[in-house]
Amino acid sequence: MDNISVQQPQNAGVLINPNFPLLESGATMHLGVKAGDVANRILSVGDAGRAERIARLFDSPESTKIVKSERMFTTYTGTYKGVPISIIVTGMGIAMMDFVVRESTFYVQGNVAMIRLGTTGLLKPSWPAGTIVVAKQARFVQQNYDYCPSNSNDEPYRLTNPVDADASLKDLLYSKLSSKLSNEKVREGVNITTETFYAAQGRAGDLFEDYNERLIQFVEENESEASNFEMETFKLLQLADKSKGKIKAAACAIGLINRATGETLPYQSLHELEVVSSEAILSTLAEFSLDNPISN
Ligand code: R1P
Repeated sequence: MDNISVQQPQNAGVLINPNFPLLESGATMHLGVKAGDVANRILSVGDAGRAERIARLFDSPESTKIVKSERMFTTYTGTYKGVPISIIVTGMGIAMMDFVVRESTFYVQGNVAMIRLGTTGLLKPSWPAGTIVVAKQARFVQQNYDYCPSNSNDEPYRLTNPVDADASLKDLLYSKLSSKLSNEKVREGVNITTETFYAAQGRAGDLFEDYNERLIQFVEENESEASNFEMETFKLLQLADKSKGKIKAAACAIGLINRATGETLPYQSLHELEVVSSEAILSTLAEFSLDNPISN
């Protein structure tokens, strides 16, 4: 992107307010965003390349405002069909999503719609790589670090109860994705967000004792609609649920691998799908009504 306005990382400066640290400039400590830097409609994506590819869909990519932070977050703000939208490079895991949700919305006045576009490991054997899964709910898998193998009542992993996506935002997202892509490419399911990529997604290896041989079976026995593994959606939906009505959230993810069959999606196909699905996601964000009053 040429001729774009890039705000470079700021020096740490003085931190004020221990409960919500801000730099002396007023920028949030990790995302580095100030009042006016983030729109009410936000698309959170995992990696930098994806964000850049999607930002090219803005009405005037050359006038995109970019804020880069010293903590690897980047925020692109522009308009899509005339509506202001921010795309945020979120990185991986629930700790990063926690920074994104709290700091990106800190200065935003009024309600917020936030959608995540990730990649994912599909759990349903009949869903081919490239399937896009819209989360109707998410649950979180965490390792039980106190697990005692000699205690037959103990489980090495724990699965939380589900949290719901915002039903209106999720339904609009599902219908936009289905009309952009062929219907069988888009599915709805229960997202399984995991604490880690290796142990908590049941990946085998000899170097560490992860007690995860039965992990996928454990998840599927406890959640018949478990559809895919990834690492951020639960935190987005959980914080939105606790945002006192301010944040409406939904999420979708492109199946990069099918964990049951081993089928993988070539990166070129992933990049094409990212762009096509982003047209649907940006339309969803642009058209979603944020007029509802904030309720407590
Ligand atoms: C792991 O490779 C990462 O890919 C998935 C997981 O959630 C995790 O963040 O999503 P992203 O491609 O959006 O990062």
